[in-house]
Amino acid sequence: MEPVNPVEINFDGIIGPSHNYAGLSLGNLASASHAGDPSYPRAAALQGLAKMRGNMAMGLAQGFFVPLPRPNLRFLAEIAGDGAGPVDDRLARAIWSASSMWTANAATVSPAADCADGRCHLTVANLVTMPHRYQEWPDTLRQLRLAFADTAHFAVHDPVPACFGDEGAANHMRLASSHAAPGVEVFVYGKAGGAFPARQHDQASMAVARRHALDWNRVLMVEQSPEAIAAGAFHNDVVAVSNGNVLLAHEQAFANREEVYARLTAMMPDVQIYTVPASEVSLAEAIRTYLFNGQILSLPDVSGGGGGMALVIPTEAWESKPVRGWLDTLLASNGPIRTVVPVDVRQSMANGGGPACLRLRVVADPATVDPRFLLDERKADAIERVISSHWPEQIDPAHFPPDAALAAAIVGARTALLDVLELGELA
Ligand code: SUG
Repeated sequence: MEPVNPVEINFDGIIGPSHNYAGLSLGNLASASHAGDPSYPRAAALQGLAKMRGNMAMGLAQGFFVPLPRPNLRFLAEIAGDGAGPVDDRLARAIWSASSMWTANAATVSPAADCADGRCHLTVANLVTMPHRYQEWPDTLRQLRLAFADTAHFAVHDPVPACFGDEGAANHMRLASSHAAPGVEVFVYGKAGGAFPARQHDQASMAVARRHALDWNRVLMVEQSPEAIAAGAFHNDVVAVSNGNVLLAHEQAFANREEVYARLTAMMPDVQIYTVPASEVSLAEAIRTYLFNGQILSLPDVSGGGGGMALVIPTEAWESKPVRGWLDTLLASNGPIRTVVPVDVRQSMANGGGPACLRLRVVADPATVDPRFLLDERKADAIERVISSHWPEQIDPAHFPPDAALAAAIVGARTALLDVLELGELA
């Protein structure tokens, strides 16, 4: 069944009240270097909300997911049983993690136009590589099943088997002449053996492509370059991003760049590939600034001259001299990307999550989505009020995991949000 009016809806994770810097992600240099810093959950969540408002102001559809329950008592019971034995300090911190904010890791999404049954397919990511992230999928799945309950238009799948690590849309790119047209789906996996974990297993990507019943002539399996993983690109979306027929990639993003480009061009002759040379922006600078963790957004065509695209990047990238130099060249080329929009998501960035990590792209008719997960200005105001009044202003690492008072505040903040959004099912 064809959706009536499919558009890209970005579902951002509302940054949770337990947002903190516990240094839990090996291979994520920002998480490691900010371990033990004080965090500012209220500022973090307001930064995320401001990004959502900015994208809505450009005329784009915006959705959100709510933070998952923390502390995660289900996960704690699984690892600690009746609670008699000692629990490792990192696991004690993990059960408070706000990492579900990075919804690019929630699921892999194939729009209806790519899937044999004409429905949009979503497979929740198992995130097995990191314990604090592995705990996410059961609650994420509950939320996906609620938001996309319309089975005439959506199929929501369980995770792929846990022997194959799957990190969701962060390792998946889609290129298509328009959101509604059939696309080429690119799955990027890593090979184990380097100093840092390769989080995406090729068999996980293959399983997702099979379940979504994609057309194999339009599927590309691509190996991420080991040097990118070694340099701190724990997900492909740290070194490459796509939208429409545009691919932006760092020169060192893929193991076999020339072959990848040739195969992609054969599948999609009008693809426009922009490669950022290491001589202009080093891999280290790309990873530090998260240039590629931008959102490339197709803007509505209000003037009839074509809407063009905007590139939403973190301020860290905008403030980098080499990155700015490359962006100036990009804009001067008069290509599809016509404007660059810097956004301040510094609280998330300090844990390795840029603008693109904070969103899951779903191409669908908004009328087929549970409206409780769709944002408008009024709802954004209501969410902002809850964040301002309930989210802790600061979490001091010396008091983490939280004492009883902070724990109660974190639990109460989420409850207040669910109340306002009428999402009591997720309590
Ligand atoms: O999985 N950081 C996340 C960042 C995820 C970014 N997502 C994408 N690139 N799509 C991660 O490494 C840090 C949490 C901590 O250290 O407490 C963390 O989980």
